[in-house]
Amino acid sequence: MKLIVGNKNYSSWSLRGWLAAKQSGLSFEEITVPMFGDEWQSLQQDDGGTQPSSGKVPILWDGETVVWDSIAILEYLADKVGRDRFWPKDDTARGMARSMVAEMHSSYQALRRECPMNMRKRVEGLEPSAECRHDIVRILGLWAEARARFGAGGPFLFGTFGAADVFYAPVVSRFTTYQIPVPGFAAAYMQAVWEHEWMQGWIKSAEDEEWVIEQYETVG
Ligand SMILES: N[C@@H](CCC(=O)N[C@@H](CS)C(=O)NCC(=O)O)C(=O)O
Repeated sequence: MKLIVGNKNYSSWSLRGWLAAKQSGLSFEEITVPMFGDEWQSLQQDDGGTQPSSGKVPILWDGETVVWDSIAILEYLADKVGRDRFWPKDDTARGMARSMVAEMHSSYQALRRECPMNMRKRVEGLEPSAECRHDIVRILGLWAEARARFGAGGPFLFGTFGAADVFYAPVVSRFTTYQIPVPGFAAAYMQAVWEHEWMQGWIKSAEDEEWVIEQYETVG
């Protein structure tokens, strides 16, 4: 398998696809294509001519099969290796985890717009809009409920690292970059995600990247 990702510093959807690939336990070749550079154009055309790939990252190739979109990649990999590697076994917990992942995938536009992922950066004194504050409060509420009801087995949302953590890892990065004040339980969760060995590997690569995308640097 090969996984095409964008800049590790900026590409939040790539981080999700990459963590999903790691969580699968399968081996994969990782190809980083810097967003909006020369290779980016050819990536957008290189869909094998058969698939309506979106031209966005991440993209997973498994032999002839192409899977684009982070949530499809996670589910494709869960189909291959077994659902339990990604999702809680308990129906009630799994229902919530699936809802949280779907909500992350479809929502929080204000947070995404005002706080784009930028792992290397730290921003002082951000004043989020009311919409962005609403997104932050909603996420903290979901984290609190997952941790309180289902988190007893470990430091992650549903105890052990899983799909929900894969999807909220870029939010951990955003809250860190923009220094969003969070309650203690959330700080502990964020620390657990930040210190996870896969996350540390991604952060190190992001720090080593030299590409700078100005439009993401001027926010905040
Ligand atoms: N819904 C898609 C979103 C993918 C996406 O927007 N990726 C961004 C990078 S984080 C991208 O490729 N942006 C370039 C563009 O919009 O042309 C997913 O979940 O994978």
